[in-house]
Amino acid sequence: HPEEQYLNLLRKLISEGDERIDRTGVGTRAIFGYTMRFELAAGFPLFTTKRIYWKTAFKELLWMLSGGRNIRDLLEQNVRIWTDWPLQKYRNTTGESISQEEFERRILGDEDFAARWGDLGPVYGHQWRRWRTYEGKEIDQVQQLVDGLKNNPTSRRLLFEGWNVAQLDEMALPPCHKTYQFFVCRSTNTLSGALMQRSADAYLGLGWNIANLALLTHLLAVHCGYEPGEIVWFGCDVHLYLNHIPQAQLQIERKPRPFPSLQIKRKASDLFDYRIEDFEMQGYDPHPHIPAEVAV
Ligand code: UFP
Repeated sequence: HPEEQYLNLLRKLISEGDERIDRTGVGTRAIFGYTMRFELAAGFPLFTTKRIYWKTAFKELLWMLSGGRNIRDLLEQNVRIWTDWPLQKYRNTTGESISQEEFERRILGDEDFAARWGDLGPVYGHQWRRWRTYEGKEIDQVQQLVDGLKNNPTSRRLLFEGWNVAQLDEMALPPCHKTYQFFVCRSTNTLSGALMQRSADAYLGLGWNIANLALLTHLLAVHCGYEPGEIVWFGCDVHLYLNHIPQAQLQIERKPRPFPSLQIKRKASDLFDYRIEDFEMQGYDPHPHIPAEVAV
């Protein structure tokens, strides 16, 4: 089963990972360099050995594709995964001991408050759709990619990049999934997608990153006239937080189940016009979720 690639990674991290203190202070076991490949025709690579909340992941990808950078857009869809960073900044700056619920309520209810405190800086979506040049122009990297896939499919420059060196210090979190590159196979008319991820939380983040890479590759294929091919994931610093080891140990004992299949119920007019209601996951029957704390 292709998910064994992931379970083997967890095993490797537990047994061989270099134990170190990381930026968050939690500590990790880390390895450097790991690759996984998934054939999209064989099913959608949504891991089954614990439930992955794919709708939340997809909402995040659609938000990035829209160029979003404020947590308000996410909270409006009940996605709370990015709240920790602005919340911590708010608490540190104001000294107020506000709860997450109250902070989110204010972001949703007060536009000015959201503009002041909900902005994550020029993170993923901003760089993907509105990379600023020195002259102050904006570059839509994703639109350029779509044009390239349609008009110049054998190009070796079909990629986009989140790692804008000049703006890293303005971002709530510098991009983890940083470089996406695509490849059209002429003989099979398929589109494959690769992701180079500099830093991967193997227990909490990775399954989402894989699912979103697969969704993005599906959507680009649909809109550029190809069948989905393969996805290839490259992780550099791949780590397991020390407080996730018990959960990971539980997970590696489980047997993967068949991957589900992604149904795109409505083909939108363009890549940027999708909503979560347009997607359905058929045959997703995962093992139960195993909760774990995110390191901020
Ligand atoms: N992380 C992921 N995937 C993501 C994302 C974050 O695994 O999509 F946004 C994890 C990796 C790391 C932490 O554990 O978040 C980022 O910390 P750092 O910037 O120190 O690498």
